[in-house]
Amino acid sequence: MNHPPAAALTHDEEERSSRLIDAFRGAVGRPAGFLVRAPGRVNLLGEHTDYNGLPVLPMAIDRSVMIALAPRQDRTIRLFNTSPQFTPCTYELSDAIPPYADGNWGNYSKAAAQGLARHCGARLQRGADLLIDGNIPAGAGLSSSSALVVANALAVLAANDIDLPYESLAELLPLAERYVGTLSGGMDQATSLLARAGHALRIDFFPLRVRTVPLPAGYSIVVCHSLVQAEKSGAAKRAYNLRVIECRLACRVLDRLLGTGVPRRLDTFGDLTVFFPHRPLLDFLSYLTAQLPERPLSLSEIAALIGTSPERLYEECGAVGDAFALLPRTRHVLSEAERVEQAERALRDGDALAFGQLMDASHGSCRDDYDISCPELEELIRIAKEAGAVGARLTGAGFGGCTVNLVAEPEVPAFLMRLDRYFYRSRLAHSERVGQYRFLFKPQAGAAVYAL
Ligand code: NG1
Repeated sequence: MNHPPAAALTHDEEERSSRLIDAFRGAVGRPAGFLVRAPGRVNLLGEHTDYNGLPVLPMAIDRSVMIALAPRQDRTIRLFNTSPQFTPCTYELSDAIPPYADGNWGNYSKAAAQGLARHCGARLQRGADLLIDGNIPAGAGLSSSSALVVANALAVLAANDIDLPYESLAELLPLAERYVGTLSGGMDQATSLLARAGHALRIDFFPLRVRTVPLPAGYSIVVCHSLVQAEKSGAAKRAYNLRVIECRLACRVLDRLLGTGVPRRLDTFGDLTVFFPHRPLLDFLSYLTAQLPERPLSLSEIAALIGTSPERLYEECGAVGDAFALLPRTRHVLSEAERVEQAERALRDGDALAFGQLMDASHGSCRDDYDISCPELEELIRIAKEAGAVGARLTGAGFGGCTVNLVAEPEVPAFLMRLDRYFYRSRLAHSERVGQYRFLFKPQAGAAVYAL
C-alpha cells in the first residue's frame, strides 16, 4: 500500500455514510461492498499556478463526495445520486467512452473510468453500481468536480481489486479530467488524494511533490461563498481555458526572447525554475515587459512575435478567444509563485500577519492582472477586511465561488456576524441556513476507501 491508512470517519460522516449505505440497498437491491470518501479543497495561495507547473498551498475541507458501491460481473457502470437533481445514468467501461452532453454530471465518472481503463488495460474488467452523495457546493471553487472524479476512480479501482499508489492517481487523474473539456492543472486531485489532517500542503508539479505545511496557531480559516456559481460547463470553462492558453502563448513568446539561452522549449513557466534554478522568477517578467504592451494582443500579433503563422498558432491553441492579455497574466503567475514561496516560509515561522498580507496581495493580483474576480467577491473581501480578517482572497478558479479568510480565533464570532449582516442577510431567504455558505473547518485527511 502506497497510501496512508484510511482516516477514521468523523461523527457526522459516520451518520452520513450509514444513511448512504442504507439508501444503496434501497436503490440497488443488494448491499454495498465499499464506501469511498474524497474531500473537496480550499486553496490558501497559489491561484492558477498549477497548470503553469508552479506551486500551490491548498488543504482538504470537511465536505466531500461519498460513494457506496458494489462490484458487478459485467463492465457496466450504473450511477445513482442521492440528489434528485442528478438523474441516474449507465455506461460501459472502455478506453474510449463517448461523453454525455456538456454539463452532464455523469461525465465526471466517465472521465475517471476512461482514464483508468487506459492506464490499467485488461486488469479493469468489472463495472459497478454506485450511489453518490456530495455536499461540496458546485461551482464554488472548492473542487467539487475533482472530488467526484477522485471518488469515482477509487470506486472503480475498489470494484476491480486494483491498488494504485495515490501519487500515481494524482498524476493520472488531472489528465483524465480533461475529458470534460477543462484544461485544468493537478492541484485539486492531488489535494483530495494526498491531504493530511490538520495541515496545509505545498504541492509542486511535473513531477508531483507534496509536503505538509503547518497552519498558524490561534487563527481560523473561514470560507465564504459569494453566492455566484461559476459552473465549469459554461462561460467559466471558456474563461478558465482562455487563461491557460494565454499562459502557454506567453511562454512561447518568452521562449523566443530567451533564444538559445534555454536547453529545450519552454512549455510552462515552471520550466524556468528548472532551467534557471537560482534566478528569481520575476526577473523573467522584464523580458516580456520590454517587448509587450499591457493591452491584449491578437493572435496575428502574437504569431509575429513568435515567428510563426496565425493559422498555425490557431490550430495549436484552438478557438478560445481573439484577445490575449499576455503581460498581465504573466505578472500574476510569476508573482503568485513568489508569494507561495514567501507564504510557506511565513507559515513555517508561524507569522500569521505576513501570511495574511500575502493573501491580500494575491487577491489584488487575481483581480487586477488575472481578471478572475467579480463584484460579489469584491464586496465579500471588503466586508471581510473591515471585519478584521488578517488576510482575505478569492479561492479556486474565480469568476464567482468562494473567498478564503484568515481570522484570529477570538474574532471569529464578530467576523461571522458582520458578514451575515452586511452580505448574507439581504441575499438569502429566511429558510436557508447561512452555515451552508460560510463555514470554518479543520483541515481533513485525503481520500479513503473502506471495505464494508
Ligand atoms: P476549481 O476552483 O476547483 O474549479 C480550478 C482548477 C485547478 C486550479 C484552480 C485555480 C479544475 C478542475 N481545477 O479549480 O486545477 O487551476 O482552478 O487555481 O479546473
